[in-house]
Amino acid sequence: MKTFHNPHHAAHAGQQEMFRGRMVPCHEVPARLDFVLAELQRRPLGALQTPEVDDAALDAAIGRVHSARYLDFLRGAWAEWVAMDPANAERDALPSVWPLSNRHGFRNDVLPTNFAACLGLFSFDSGSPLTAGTWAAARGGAACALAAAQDVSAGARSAFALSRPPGHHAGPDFLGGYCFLNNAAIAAQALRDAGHAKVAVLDVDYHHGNGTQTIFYERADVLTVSIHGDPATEYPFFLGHADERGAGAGEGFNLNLALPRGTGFSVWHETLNTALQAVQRFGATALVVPMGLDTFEGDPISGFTLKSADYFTMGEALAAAGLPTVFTFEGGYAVDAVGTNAVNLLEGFQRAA
Ligand code: SP5
Ligand code: ZN
Repeated sequence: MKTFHNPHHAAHAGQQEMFRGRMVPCHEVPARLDFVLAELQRRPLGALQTPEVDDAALDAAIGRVHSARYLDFLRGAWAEWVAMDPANAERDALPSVWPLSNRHGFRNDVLPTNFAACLGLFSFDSGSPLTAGTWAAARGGAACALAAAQDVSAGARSAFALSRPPGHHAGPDFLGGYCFLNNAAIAAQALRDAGHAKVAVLDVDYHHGNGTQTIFYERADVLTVSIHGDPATEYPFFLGHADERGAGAGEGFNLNLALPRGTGFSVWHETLNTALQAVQRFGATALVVPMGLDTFEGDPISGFTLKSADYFTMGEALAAAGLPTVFTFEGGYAVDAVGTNAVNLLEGFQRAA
């Protein structure tokens, strides 16, 4: 399989994230991608290249899953942040006020002119610093997702979008969970637009893929499935429960498989089989796998206990679905193991495909 890696990823390097009332060093660091790239050089799976996609086609693909209002905000955010106060050039932007969208509560239909207010309007946490290079990095990541989808549409069995920042927490008009543009959703939509009638997204990151779920929640042409830590105790907390099954035309086309903290690979693997049966029943003609490696036992912010060797098995099981598959790179914060675990998964897939 080809890997499309994002040459602009390091332009996004947050300094600190808010955690329980204090600022702690960011977990989502540029070295994560470098470790995967280094492992792919040691154990090649196929060509390693940067994406070559048409600028207009890329903007169109991003615009298929994100609102124009949100994209305008994101594109101009850094300039507006610095315009608020020249000293901001040295600081990452983080939100501190949010319009909770309860009925009869705050409005989110009127765009404030105040940038700090806009940042809150388009964010759902204060753990996702926006920096000078965030837009360039996120757009470069979306280019990887689009290139991978194009490669698979053209007949490749699989392709890997090796990008950061990650994407699966980003929704139609919001950022959060270290994510800005939803690469997996961009790939899924690009596969639909290339003629795949039914696309499944099977999210294996430790955290619920809330952004992807929200993007496709009312649609029957994209099945979204996520295996994740129970939101009762795990981030992102406010979505990811079993009773979220889709709405309107999309009813029955979202499946959440939440597992308790401490879950190990045997239960995780059984749950993957449940997920794969749903993909099979749906009749998907293509698959997108938001690939988080934060299910690893050594992950500093997560609670499952998968071991490095388990990722080979995971990859083999995903290959058994027999579908053209795009992988996107999501979480995984045990930085020195993330390359091994990612390549184990992809090698297991490739061996069995
Ligand atoms: C893509 C992805 O995996 N996003 C995950 C975002 C999780 N953000 C909240 C994490 C809370 C971190 N806890 C810090 C513990 C410090 N010891
Ligand atoms: Zn995660």
